[in-house]
Amino acid sequence: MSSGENFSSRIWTSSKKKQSNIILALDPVQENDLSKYLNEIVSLLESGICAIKFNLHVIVPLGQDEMTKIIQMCHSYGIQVIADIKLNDIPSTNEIALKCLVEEGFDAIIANPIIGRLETIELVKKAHSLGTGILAIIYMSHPGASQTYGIQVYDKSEKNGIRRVPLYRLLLKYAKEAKVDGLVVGATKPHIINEIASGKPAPIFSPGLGHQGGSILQASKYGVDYFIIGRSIIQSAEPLKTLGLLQDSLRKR
Ligand code: BMP
Repeated sequence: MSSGENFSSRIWTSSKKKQSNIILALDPVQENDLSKYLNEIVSLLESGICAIKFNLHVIVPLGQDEMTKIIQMCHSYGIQVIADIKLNDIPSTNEIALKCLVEEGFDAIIANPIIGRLETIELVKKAHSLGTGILAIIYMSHPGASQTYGIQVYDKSEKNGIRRVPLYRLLLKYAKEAKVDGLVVGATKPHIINEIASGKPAPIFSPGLGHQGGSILQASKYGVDYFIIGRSIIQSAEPLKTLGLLQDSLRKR
């Protein structure tokens, strides 16, 4: 953790300092020397990103000590670090995972409110007591997401009786009650972003841009606060130049 502020303030400060709302999804594939690769790519791109998101395929092979070193390097550049493990287990297991990631130095963790209303509230309380943020998955970006996040379910928590709602609206309700630090909504679902953005209880973090078909300008227009971008940057021929072009297009919006 890089300061006494909460995650929302820390990432906001980073985005102002870096003049960038871009979060790098750093998902390398089969690097022989993973630490060396991460060091090089972070040093190359740090000036144009406010945060980095790491998935399990970095967190697991790297191990605690190496992960901590990379996180410390990110913090030295004023970058926030997010663990994308889509935490989704029973409370006691979630708490252990949370503590391990906090010990490694992560600033925020992505979790899935499908664990339930009270469980999400409990998780966020615990995370906040440790100075860490929780970003809640509301609607994923891949094609099959509509078969789950979009299905109709019964909301039994309504005072005036049971209501049928799409699952993502129920997850949004849990996320709001739990006071999460961010909502993860796929950029491939602009109408959902548009719906959630009016009266959003927390900033919207959106993946699914570029490679997955989401448009950065449309996402921005509809109310995305932070843009999660991976392959379009790191797999481009000139990652720094690509990042600069993306920043320019966001500044001009
Ligand atoms: P890319 O820009 O290369 O498609 O990367 C997107 C990143 O965001 C990946 O790390 C992926 O795991 C993550 N992600 C996603 O693509 N869609 C979601 O709904 C949620 C995610 O966390």
